[in-house]
Amino acid sequence: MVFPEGFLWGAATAAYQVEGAAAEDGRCESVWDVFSRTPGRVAGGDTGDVAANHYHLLDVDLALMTELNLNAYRFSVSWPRVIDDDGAVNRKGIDFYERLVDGLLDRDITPFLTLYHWDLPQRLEDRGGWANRDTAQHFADYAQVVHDALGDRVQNWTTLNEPYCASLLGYGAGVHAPGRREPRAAAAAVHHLLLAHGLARSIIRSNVSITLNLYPVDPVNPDDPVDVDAARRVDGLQNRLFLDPVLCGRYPADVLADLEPLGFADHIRSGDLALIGAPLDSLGVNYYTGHHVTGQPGGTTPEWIGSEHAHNVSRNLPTTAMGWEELPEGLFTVLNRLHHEYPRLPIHITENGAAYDDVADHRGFVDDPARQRYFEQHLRAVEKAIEAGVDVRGYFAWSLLDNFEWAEGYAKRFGIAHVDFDTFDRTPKLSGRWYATVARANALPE
Ligand code: GCO
Repeated sequence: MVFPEGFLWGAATAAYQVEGAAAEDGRCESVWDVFSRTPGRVAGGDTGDVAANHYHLLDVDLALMTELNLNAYRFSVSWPRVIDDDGAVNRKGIDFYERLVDGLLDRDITPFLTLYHWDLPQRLEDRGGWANRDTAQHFADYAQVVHDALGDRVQNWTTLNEPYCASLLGYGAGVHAPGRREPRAAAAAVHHLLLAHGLARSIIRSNVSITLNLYPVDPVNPDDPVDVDAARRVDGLQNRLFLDPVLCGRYPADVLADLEPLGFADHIRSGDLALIGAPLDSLGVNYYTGHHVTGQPGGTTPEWIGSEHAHNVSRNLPTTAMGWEELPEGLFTVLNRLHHEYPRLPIHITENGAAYDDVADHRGFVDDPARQRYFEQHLRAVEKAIEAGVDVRGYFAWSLLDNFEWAEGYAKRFGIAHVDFDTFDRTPKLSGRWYATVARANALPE
């Protein structure tokens, strides 16, 4: 099959994971600066201070995108780079994103701009962060600034990346910044992030999207009501808690009941859901793996706030270096579900990819057939979804570059181009070269 005409072949990054230049040109601190500098939070004590040095190597990275035949690039804007600690616009920060966007447009690469990929200004965290409703309004003000600067050139706006992680992992499990383990604050953060999305949507108005990390969730034993209920709860927290308000303007009743002990509903004010559920122009889907859950004792306990009694059980599938099971058909399951259970929107796969234990040769080249296979199998699932009628418009490999993988630091490499973290040389991996041929052909190999 040839992919639809105009299909977007992209790669994605996020500001804190690639930019570096953490204290340059007036950039302020974010929660990730503080978190990563706190001993014991990030593997190896790694921080994003230098990251992949993308801030200084912008032209090199633009050339790399062209070399890889990309016709789209997804990046995020760093909030603490463009708004200073007094709440004023930092012109130098805006300049960087103008150079990036202009460079993309010069090369016929479509920019996909994400406003929030987790780097909340620390000054706002000091006032309660996402547990404080005021943060949503601060986000809207920031969205206005970025839209004023780039709205004439950027046609694809994503408000938030994975609000699940920003709320439940950051404020509940504490494994992401700001590292709080406060289930009630996590519940508040969910609603305030979604409110921030709604407020920003009403400012940007057209070409607006949100990116959600979605998973198929299967009970280990579909005949065991305990497992079925565990799967319902996990699906509720990971998928429906975000999909339903954004696409249908309401929270799922069963999840509201699950979160009742955390006071979730206390944060919802009249008018919020109308804002949050206002129509979008497309939906971004990040896909990595699926969940296979039991409510019976055993398995491993993930950090599922509100679903403490659900455990993940291995299916004995091949796993990536993250320990995530490879489940390519799960991407079809997710897309097919969106098509049948939700109002239909154009969809972009805004992230999909894998970390493996790469070994680079003396030229920096990585021979990574496993990653190539991962992409191919997942792209076959996308192809199948398109054939089934799902309106998928583009695919973004995660990631353009090896980068700062959050709590895992630099130890986990997701790039389609290898980064030497001593010289900052970029070298397309085997999987990157393969991806470039697919992008050029707009088709998978026979
Ligand atoms: C994600 C993040 C990425 C991660 C990737 C691999 O949105 O979770 O967008 O920043 O690096 O998912 O874990």
